[in-house]
Amino acid sequence: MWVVATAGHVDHGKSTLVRALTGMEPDRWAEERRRGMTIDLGFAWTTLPSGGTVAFVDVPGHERFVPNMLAGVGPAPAALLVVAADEGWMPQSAEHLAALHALGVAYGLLVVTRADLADPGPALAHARAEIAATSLGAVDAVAVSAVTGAGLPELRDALDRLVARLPDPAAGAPVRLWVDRSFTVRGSGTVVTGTLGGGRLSVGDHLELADTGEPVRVRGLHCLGAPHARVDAVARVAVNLRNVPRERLGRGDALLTPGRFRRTDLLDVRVAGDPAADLPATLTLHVGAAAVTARVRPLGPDTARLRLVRPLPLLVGDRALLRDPGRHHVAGGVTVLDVAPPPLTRRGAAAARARVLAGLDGRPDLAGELRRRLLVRRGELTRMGVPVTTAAPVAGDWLADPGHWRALAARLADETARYVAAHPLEPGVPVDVLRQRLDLPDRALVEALVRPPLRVRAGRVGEDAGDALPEPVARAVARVRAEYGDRPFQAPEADRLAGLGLGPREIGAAVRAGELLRLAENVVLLPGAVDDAARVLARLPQPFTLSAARQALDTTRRVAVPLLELLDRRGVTRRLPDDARTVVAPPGVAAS
Ligand SMILES: Nc1nc2c(ncn2[C@@H]2O[C@H](COP(=O)(O)OP(=O)(O)OP(=O)(O)O)[C@@H](O)[C@H]2O)c(=O)[nH]1
Ligand SMILES: [Mg+2]
Repeated sequence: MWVVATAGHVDHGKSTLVRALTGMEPDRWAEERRRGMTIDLGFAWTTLPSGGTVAFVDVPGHERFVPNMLAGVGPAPAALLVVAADEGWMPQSAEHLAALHALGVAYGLLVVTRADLADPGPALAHARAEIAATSLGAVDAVAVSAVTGAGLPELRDALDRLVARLPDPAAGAPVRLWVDRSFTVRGSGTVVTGTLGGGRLSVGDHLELADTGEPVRVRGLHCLGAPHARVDAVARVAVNLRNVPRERLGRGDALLTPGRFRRTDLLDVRVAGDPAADLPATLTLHVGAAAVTARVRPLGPDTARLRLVRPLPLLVGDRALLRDPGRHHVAGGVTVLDVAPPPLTRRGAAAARARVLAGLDGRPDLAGELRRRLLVRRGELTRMGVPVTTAAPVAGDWLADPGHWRALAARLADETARYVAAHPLEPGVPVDVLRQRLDLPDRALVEALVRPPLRVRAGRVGEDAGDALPEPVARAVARVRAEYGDRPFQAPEADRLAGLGLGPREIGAAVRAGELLRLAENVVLLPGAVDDAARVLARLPQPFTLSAARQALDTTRRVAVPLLELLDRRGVTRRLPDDARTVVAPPGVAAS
């Protein structure tokens, strides 16, 4: 199916033409028929000579209803420009054409209607010249009379030629169905309609409402008045939603593939048309079927930042238009350059941003996004409309600009060296400290930046040889070994430890390095002492008392008490109710 929107001045015969082509009534409202004027969008379809189907979105021409017109043409890829032979080019002919041009609509057809009332030649020539200067370019033109039927066969052929040129829709694209109507069907509940420009909808699909993020489920689908289990773009489609009150959504909302869009109320755009500096501070942004008030901040000669009163699910490259509703003036066509732009707080930030925007064209550019954002989640980029095709994640789903990543790795090495120099007794830098110093959003990034000889161990980044003790501590431990090697259960007294320069931090380092064993505060032994003690105690008559153990080990209560408690904890000894102990595990188990 193809979708074509009408366009043209009020009363120039758009609806009459659609009726003549389709046999269907596009003016749905009694009021429209009474006044002989289209107020809101109408929908009708027909089969072309080639066998293809074309659906029309019939728009109102009256100047008061231009916003409705824009909701109809916003999502439609092609337009049928209607000009009456007897009236010629009129204000809304121009305004509608300006809107199509602003949106970048590239496919169209000129129809000069009411050819029975006047010579179509002058209107045709004038309209053709106007259209040629726009995104539509040189278009086919047909003169018709809905009254006599003259020209209708030629128009059908021209429509076939038009749709044959339309680009194929993006079949695998996520769904963003801009809602142009919502209503209630008795027995079914809420139904919304729209032009599906890309992707596919199926009954049972989970979608989300753009305005609220609320999850919804497709209960039924209609296309061209008939139920379907599945509808592929391009199509006019009616979606019946499960359990969604009608008030929850309306024109300008959208149904989205979950997780594939980000809603934004801040975007940077290129404006074609009036110079950015001349734009009023407040305009209406029309995109898809939505119309949202936007505050405009010019940045460069043709770039601006828009702040929307309501967030929209926009993608890089989206086309939109800015309109001044008071002046009936299409101020400019908009190409979305950035849907997640940086804040402009620092002095000179706006000028710098203008320079960046000058180099953007709205075509998604992965390498450029990485260069500007340095570090970004893959899903975040996809949701901006930047497909991630080539870059491999550096960690998890994080993508990085290669130059930035190399610089971070170098900074990590520097920060680690600095920290280790300042904290020689710690076994490296805690990962979280590095995360903060490098201002990284995720610990996984820190770990991914670690290169040999650095490594991550127990939540810290340090050198592989990070277990080696600093020189003074190693020397002190060697003295302990020399002095106490032959009396392994005699712990150095506190003042001896102090004399050796072994304070709590040095002892901690030696313990982590496996060079000392800490039994209690300021009670340290050489690491082999536990196994040796187990062997000595196993030779005692069982059970044995604390005093017997103390004598056998040739030590004091200061060492014997915590040493026996350690052996208890390790399951080498067991304490009996009378405070005596027995050795329950063979010596050597204590080593494990
Ligand atoms: N004689 C003659 N009258 C026509 C022709 N086409 C439309 N008309 C008449 O022109 C008037 C306006 O036609 P519509 O089809 O309502 O025009 P429209 O462009 O849809 O108008 P809006 O939707 O309000 O913008 C009606 O009275 C039609 O009968 C034609 O080819 N010949
Ligand atoms: Mg009409």
